[in-house]
Amino acid sequence: MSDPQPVYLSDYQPPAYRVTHTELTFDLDPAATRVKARLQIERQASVDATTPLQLDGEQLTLHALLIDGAPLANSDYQVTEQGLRIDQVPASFTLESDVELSPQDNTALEGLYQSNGMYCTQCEAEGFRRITFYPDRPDVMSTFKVTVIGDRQREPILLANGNPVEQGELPNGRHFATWEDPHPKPCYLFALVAGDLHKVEDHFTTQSGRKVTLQIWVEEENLQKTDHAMGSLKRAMAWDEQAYGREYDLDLFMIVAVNDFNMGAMENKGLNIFNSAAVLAHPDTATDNAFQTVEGIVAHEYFHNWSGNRVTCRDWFQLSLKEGFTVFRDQCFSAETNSAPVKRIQDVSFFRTAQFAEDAGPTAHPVRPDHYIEITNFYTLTIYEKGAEIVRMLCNLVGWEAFRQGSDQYFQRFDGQAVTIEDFVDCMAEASGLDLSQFMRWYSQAGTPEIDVHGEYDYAHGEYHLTLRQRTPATPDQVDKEPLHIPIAMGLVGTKSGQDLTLTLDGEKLGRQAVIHLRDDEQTFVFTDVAEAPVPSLLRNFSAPVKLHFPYSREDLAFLLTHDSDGFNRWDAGQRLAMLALDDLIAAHRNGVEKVMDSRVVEAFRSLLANAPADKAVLAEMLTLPSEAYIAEQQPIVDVDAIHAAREFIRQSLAMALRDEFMATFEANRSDDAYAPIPEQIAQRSLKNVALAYLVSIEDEQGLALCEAQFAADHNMTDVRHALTLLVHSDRDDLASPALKSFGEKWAHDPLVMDQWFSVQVSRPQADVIDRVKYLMAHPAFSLKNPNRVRALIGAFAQNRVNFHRLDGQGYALLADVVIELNRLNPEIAARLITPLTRWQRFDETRQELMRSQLERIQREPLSSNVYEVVEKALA
Ligand code: 0A1
Ligand code: ZN
Repeated sequence: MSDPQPVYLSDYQPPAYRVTHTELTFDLDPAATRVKARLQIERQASVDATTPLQLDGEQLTLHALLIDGAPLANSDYQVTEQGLRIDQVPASFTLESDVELSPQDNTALEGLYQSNGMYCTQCEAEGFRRITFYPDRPDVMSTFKVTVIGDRQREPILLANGNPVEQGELPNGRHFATWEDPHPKPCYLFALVAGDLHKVEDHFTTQSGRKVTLQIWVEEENLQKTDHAMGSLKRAMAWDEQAYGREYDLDLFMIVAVNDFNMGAMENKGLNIFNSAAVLAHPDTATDNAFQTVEGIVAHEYFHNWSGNRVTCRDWFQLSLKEGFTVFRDQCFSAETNSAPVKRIQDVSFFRTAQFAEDAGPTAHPVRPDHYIEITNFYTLTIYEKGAEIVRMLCNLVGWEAFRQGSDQYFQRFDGQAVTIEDFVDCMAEASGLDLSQFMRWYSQAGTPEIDVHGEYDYAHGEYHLTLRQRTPATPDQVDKEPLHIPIAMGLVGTKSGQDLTLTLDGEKLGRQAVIHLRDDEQTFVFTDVAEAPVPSLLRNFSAPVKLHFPYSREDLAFLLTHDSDGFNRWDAGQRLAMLALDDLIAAHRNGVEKVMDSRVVEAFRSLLANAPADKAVLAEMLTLPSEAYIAEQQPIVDVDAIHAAREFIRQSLAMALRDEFMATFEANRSDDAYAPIPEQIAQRSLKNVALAYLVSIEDEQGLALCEAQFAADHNMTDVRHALTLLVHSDRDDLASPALKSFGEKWAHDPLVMDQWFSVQVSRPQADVIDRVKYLMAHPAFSLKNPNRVRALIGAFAQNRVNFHRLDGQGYALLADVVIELNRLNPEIAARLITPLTRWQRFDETRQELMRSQLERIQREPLSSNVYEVVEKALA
C-alpha cells in the first residue's frame, strides 16, 4: 500500500455537483444495517457536462445504484476504497443507492456505531462517508429527510435531526420514525440515535416568543444527572440572545448522552450528541471542575448552532472559523456565569502549558493549516484555543461594539453558506474601519511569538522608554517568520503610589491602561509625564498569545503581586516569582547542592493569606504553584526529576512555614451547606482544598486526619475526590489503600466515577505506578474500546511526568504498546495518545533515544493514516 498523501488548501475547488435534497432510510441491524439514499443532484452551471460525479464512501457494501429510477450497469460506475465514480450523469437527476454496513464492528467510532447497544453517529469531519456514498465535504449543503427503522423493544426511541414528522409500526416487531430538517446543512452535521433512551424535558421561550422544547436523552440510570446540563442549556440560549442577538431556529433541541465517544461532544443540528462525561453531573459523582466543564461544553455545542451550523466552513482548513469563534463565545459565557478572572487564569494557564508545547513540537501548525493528511489530527489546541485567542484579540482590537456589528454582519451575509476565515475577518474590518491585513498573519504563521522587552525610566525627563522586540521561532515547514500585529495591554504601576499612572504616549493621554500595538520587529514607546519610577505591568489579561520576557526582579514581582490593578497579572506575577525560585532549585538539584527556600516567596504567600483578595477562587489560584508541565515548558532541556524535586521542595517549605495559616484557611472555609455548583461555593471549596493539600504534603498529623475525615464525610465528589487524591499521592499507603478500596466498591457501577478512580491511582508520583497501570489494564471495568477509559488510565499515566519518563523506558514502551493496539481499533484516539512521545526533542539524550526507539517501533507497524501522520512528523 502506498503512503497516505496530504491534501492542500491551495488545491481547493468548488464542488462540481451539489446535493439539493437528501432522503435517507436506515434499517438498523447490528451487523447489517441497510442505508437507502435518494439524492437530488445538480451539476454546477460553470462545470463541463463531461465531468464525472465523484462521491466519497468507505467500508460500504453497495447493493443497488439507480439514476432517475433506472438501475446502473456495473460498467457505468467504479467503486474504489475511497468512493464511487460515475462517468456520465445528467445535469440534474435523482441518485438512489442501497448500501450495507456493520455498526457493531465499528470500533473507530466514526460513522454509524453502537455504544452500549445504542446506535449513534459521529460524522465530523469525514464520518458520513461511512454511512452512504455522498460528497462528504462541508461546502455541499442539503436539506435532509430521514427515516429510521428499528426494533420496537430494543430501540423504542428513534431520533434524527430537525422535527419529527411521522412515526408508526411495521411488521416483525419493527417501527419507524421520520424526521425532517428544513435547514440546509453539510453532511458532517447529520445525526441519528436509536436505543432504549429516557428523557428529561423542559422549555425555553425565545426572545421573539417562540416556545422551544428541550430534551436530554440518557440511559435510565442517568436521569438523575441531567439537571445541570439542562440549566446550562437554558442559560446558554438566553446568553446567545442577549450577547449576540442569536435565537434558536427549530422547535426542538435535543441532547443525547453516549458512553463511547472520541471527543467531548458534537453540534449536530438540533441533535447534539455528547460524551456522557461532558453532560452528566451530580454532586455525588462529579467534581466542581466537571460541573464547569459540562456547562462550558453544553454552551459550546449550543453556540455552534449559529457559529458553525447556520454559517459553516468552506473546507476543513477553515476549521478554526467555527471552532476559534465558538470557543471564544463559550469562554465569555463561562466568564460571566462564574468568576471572570479565575476563568481567564485557568484558560491561560492551560493554554500556556499545552498549546505552547504543541507550538514548540513537531506537530506545530498554523491556526489555518495549509495541508494535512488526516483532518481528525487537526482538532487541536492550536485550532481551538489559539483560534479563540485570535478572535479575542480581534474583539479587543475593534472594540465590543464593532465586534458585535461585524458578527451580525457575518451571520446575516453568510447565513446558509460555507465560508472562509477571510469572510469573518472582512466583516470585522468593515465594521471597524481597521486594516487587518497584517493581523491575518496570525492565521497563517505557526509557533509562539516571543517578545523581549526592555524598560528604562528616565528620571531627568520623567519618561519611561519601553522597547519591544518580537521573534517567532522556526516551526516545521516554516523557517522565516514575518512580524505580527501584537496588541499589548499594559499599565505603569508607580512604585511610590502603588497606583496605575496616567499614560501619555506621543502627546496623547491614554488613561491608566492602554493597548500598544507592536507591528514591527522592534519598536520603542516613550511615555511622557511619568512622575515616579514605575514597574510595567505588561500583557494584561494575556492580551496576546505570546511569551513575554521582561527582566523583573523578585522585588518587582512581589510589588506587582500586591499592587497590580489587573487581577490576571497579579496572579501572573506570583507565578513568575515562583518560577524564579524554581529555577534556582532545579539548578541546585542538578548540581547536587543543598536546596534553600527563597524567603521572598514565603513572605509573598504569607501576605496573600493575611490580606486575602475578596475572590477566594482567585486566592486559590494564587496559592497554586506552576504545574510540573508548565515548569517543563520553561526549561531548555526538561529534567523531569529535578522539576519534581524542586516543586515538592517549594510546596513543603511553604507548608512548613505557613502551616498555621493553611490550617486556619482550611477551618475558615469548611462548610456543611448542601452542595451547589455555584461560584461562591466553588471558590470556598477550592481554597479549602488548596490549603489541605499543603498540609498533607508535609504529612501533618492533623492535616492527614482532616483529609481522612473529609473523605469519610462523603459530602460531595469534589471534596471526596480531592481527599482521595491527597491520600493516594501521599506516602501513607496505610490510609490510601482502604480509601481506594471503599471508593472502588462504592462506585463500581458508575463508569464516570470509575474513570476518576483509575486516574487518581496512576497519577501518583511513587515508582510502583507502572505496575499499577498494567494491573488496572486487566481490571474488568477497563476497556481499550472505550475512549474515556483509555484517557482515564493510559492518558493520565502519560501525564504523570516522573513515572512516564522513567529512565528505564518502561513508561514509553507501555504507551507504545497501547498505541499499536489502538491503531487497529480506534486510529483517532491512538494518534492523540502518542502526543507525549512526539515531544522527545525536549528531553535529555538518554530519554530522547528511548522515546525515538518507541516511535520507530510504532512506525514499523501497518499504520492508519492518523497514526502515520503523527509518527512521520515526530521522526522527521
Ligand atoms: N465539533 C465538535 C468536536 C468534534 C470533532 C470531531 C469529532 O469526531 C471526530 C467529534 C467532535 C466540537 O467542537 O465540539
Ligand atoms: Zn466546537
